[in-house]
Parts: sequence; C-alpha cells; structure tokens
Amino acid sequence: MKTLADEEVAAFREQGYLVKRDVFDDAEIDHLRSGYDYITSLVEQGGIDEQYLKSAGPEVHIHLQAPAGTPAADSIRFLRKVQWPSMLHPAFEEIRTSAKFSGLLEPLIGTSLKQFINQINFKMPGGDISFPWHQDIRPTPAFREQESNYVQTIIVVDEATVANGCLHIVPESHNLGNLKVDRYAEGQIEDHVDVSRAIPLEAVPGDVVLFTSYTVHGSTVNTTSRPRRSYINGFVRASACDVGKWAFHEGVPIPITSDHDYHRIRA
Ligand SMILES: O=C(O)CCC(=O)C(=O)O
Repeated sequence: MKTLADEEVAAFREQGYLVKRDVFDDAEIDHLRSGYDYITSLVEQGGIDEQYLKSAGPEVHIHLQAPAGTPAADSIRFLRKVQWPSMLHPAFEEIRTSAKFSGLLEPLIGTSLKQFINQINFKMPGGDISFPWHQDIRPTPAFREQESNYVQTIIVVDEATVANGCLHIVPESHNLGNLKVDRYAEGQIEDHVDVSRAIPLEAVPGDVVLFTSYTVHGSTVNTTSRPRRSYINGFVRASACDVGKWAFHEGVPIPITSDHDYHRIRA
C-alpha cells in the first residue's frame, strides 16, 4: 500500500502541500469518469429539483453558473462543482473510501478520519470557471487545530496544465495561519500574501495533490478545448473534530450516510 515517506511528510509540513504521483490507476480514473459522465448527463437533460441547485439545500449541491435562460443541453459548460457526489454515483464513493486514501493519510492525520468536503470540480471548455486565491478553513469551534489535523486532497482526473487552469499553490503560505478573509473574495488574499510566489501544479490523471487548510491556492480558467475535472476529498483527524461525516474508523472504510433520500434527483 502506497504511503508517504518521512521526507514527503516533512515536505508537506514545511511547504504546506505535496504532489503524490501515480496513486490511482487508469481503471480507477476511468471508473471515476463514468461518474462524471452520469452527472454530466443529469445536467444536460435538465429538470433537476431546485433544492439540489441551492447551496442551502441537502448535502448534494449541483453548482451551475449558467446565465438565466441557458438551455439545459448547453448548461454543462457552466457547471462549477457538485458537492457530495458520493451520494449520487458509486464511483465517487468507491474512491472516497479507497484504502489508498487511508494509506496515504495515516502518517499525516492517523487512521480514524472524518470528512468535510466531497466534491467534484469541472472546468469545461468555454465555461469561464475560476477559483480566486483562498484558503480552505472550516470556521467552527467543533474542529480543533486545523493546520495539523486536516488534509485537502485533489485527485487529478484530466491532465492538469497551466493552459487548462491547473491548481496554483503559494508554498509556505500555511505558516501565515487563518487569514480571516472572505473565501473567493477577489483581491483580499493579495493584501496578506505575495501571490507572485505561487507555483503551478501540473499533474496527470491518477496523481493526488495534498495541502493544508491554511495553504493559499487558486486557479484560473480553462483556455483549452478539453475539460479539466478533478475530485476533491477533505479529510480530518476524527479526534479533532466533532462534526463531518465519517470516512475511515481505524482504517476501515465507513460508507456514506444521509437522512436525505437521493433516489430522485429530478423534480
Ligand atoms: O482545482 C482547482 O482548480 C481549485 C479548486 C478549489 O480551490 C476549490 O474548489 O475551492
């Protein structure tokens, strides 16, 4: 089972991020792509119940930035992200609870893990989707010492390049702590951090980017004619957090649960 070597753990702690190459294989990435295809077809067909299109609804949030009046068949390029896709398609659930995650994360946050984020991101050609500089802080007293107890992970599903809007990270920015700015507010992070130090994290399908909740990151639009999709899972040491959904208990995967019935996503 792949895990992190001592030098990788040290690099993660010093730099606030790490790119672990070749974690998921072609079959796993293809399986994930079948999940993306399912979500894409849902959006293209339209008729999704309004409650799933709002961030204040149940866990699943299909975040479409399509201008009013966009026909459903054309709206896919404006799809930004879907939160908790593991509720909608088994491919996301299988990878979320893969032993590869518990193996990778053990040296950083142990073997009993909860989860705050389960999300797929889309940057489709022509969609104008970007993520301004931000940190991934979870502002709740129920979650203690986030810097050392949280790991954000991004699985690269399509090759990520500067041209298609790959993730950029500011090394060592996690040392600045919680910058207490509004998430995604244009210009606010730049008052605290020299973002010219940011580096692009180009990567290929199967690679996993790991970073802390304080690490400053962001990305620009996809200027190519091909999609750039990624799969995000944010894990937290269970003993440091009284909220969130379980992912692993002492290394054993815990299936996703919800009080909401997701069998019908259409109105
Ligand atoms: O992968 C990216 O382009 C950035 C994603 C991100 O930072 C976010 O979803 O908040």
